Amino acid sequence: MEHLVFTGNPGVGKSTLLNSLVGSVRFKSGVSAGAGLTVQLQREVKDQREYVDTPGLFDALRIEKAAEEISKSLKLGGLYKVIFVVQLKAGRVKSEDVTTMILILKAAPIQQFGIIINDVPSNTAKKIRDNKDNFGDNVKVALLSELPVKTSHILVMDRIEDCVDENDVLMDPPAHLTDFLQSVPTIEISSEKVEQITVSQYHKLQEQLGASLREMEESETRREKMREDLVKQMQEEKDRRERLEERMRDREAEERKERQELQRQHEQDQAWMRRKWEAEQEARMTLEKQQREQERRLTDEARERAAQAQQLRKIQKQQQIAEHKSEVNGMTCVQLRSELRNKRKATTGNKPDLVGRVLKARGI
Ligand SMILES: Nc1nc2c(ncn2[C@@H]2O[C@H](COP(=O)(O)OP(=O)(O)O)[C@@H](O)[C@H]2O)c(=O)[nH]1
Ligand SMILES: [Mg+2]
Repeated sequence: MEHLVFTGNPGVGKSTLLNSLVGSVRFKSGVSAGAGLTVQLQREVKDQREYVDTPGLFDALRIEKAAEEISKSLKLGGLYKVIFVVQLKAGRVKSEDVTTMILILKAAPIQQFGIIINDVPSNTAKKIRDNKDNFGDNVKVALLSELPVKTSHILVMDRIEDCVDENDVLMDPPAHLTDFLQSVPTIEISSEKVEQITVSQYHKLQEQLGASLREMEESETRREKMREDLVKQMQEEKDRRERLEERMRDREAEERKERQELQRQHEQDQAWMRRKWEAEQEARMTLEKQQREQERRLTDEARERAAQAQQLRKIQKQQQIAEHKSEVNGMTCVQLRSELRNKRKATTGNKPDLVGRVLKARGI
């Protein structure tokens, strides 16, 4: 999940902006003397994005703790949009805001980030936007010239009168704020590359910056020179980014081609498998048909053989009967005749013809 980290000094409006983005008061905001209200890093999730509030670094009472908490927010690791929130004082960039940005940018590999110049009185905001007398450029030069990494993502936010010195104000997120956050590039930060923010030099660095900012404001030629340097640096940065984007586009095109090739091969394999399966199905069906025919043939033959056997048995039986009959007939006639003849011989008188009668009774 992407972390949207708001960082900067106390009282610049980080928590108020975050509340407006998450749509409810989840980050404590308001006025407190000397110390910020946000003491610890606070994380809130909404719509697949983690909103991270950090304590202001230039906190007179808790600078060490604040530095630790900011480091912690950058050590979460993964995808980030890092936003610095700053304010102007009488239309001038504040040296403590620049100091804070320098120290954080030195501690972590933040290659791309956004800056919100918050709570800007409307007439000053108009002057920056219109770049009247190079005012907008001068503000940007003062903000960026000392930073180790530059950015072109800077948003000027008009002062919202209803918020002044109020606690836990919930305002609708201005459309240009959400558009701006959208436009700030997402970067990846690996936690092992994030170091502790060194605050020991804070005041010395701030003093030096204050002097150079004042000098720049006073010297038109120096300002001009810095503006040129900045434009050059920004152009270099833009070129670098464009080259990087081009390389990424090329890589993406290559990957797309590889994916298409893989897809094509996959489809080919699928088609081949389908054809193979169909052929196997067909072969199986043909085999089954042949088996069925064979079985039918065998059954027919068996039935025929059984019929033949039955027929044969019938014939044999008939023959047996016939043979038996003739045997019985032959034997009985002879036996009976000889028996009867013997009986007739043994008896005298004219007796009825018994033999004739028995034979007649037996149907012979
Ligand atoms: N006028 C005005 N006041 C603001 C704005 N944003 C914040 N504030 C007020 O500034 C004070 C500090 O804001 P807060 O969000 O707590 O600052 P943080 O310390 O950076 O988190 C609160 O009283 C806010 O109401 C703004 O855009 N305009
Ligand atoms: Mg806060």
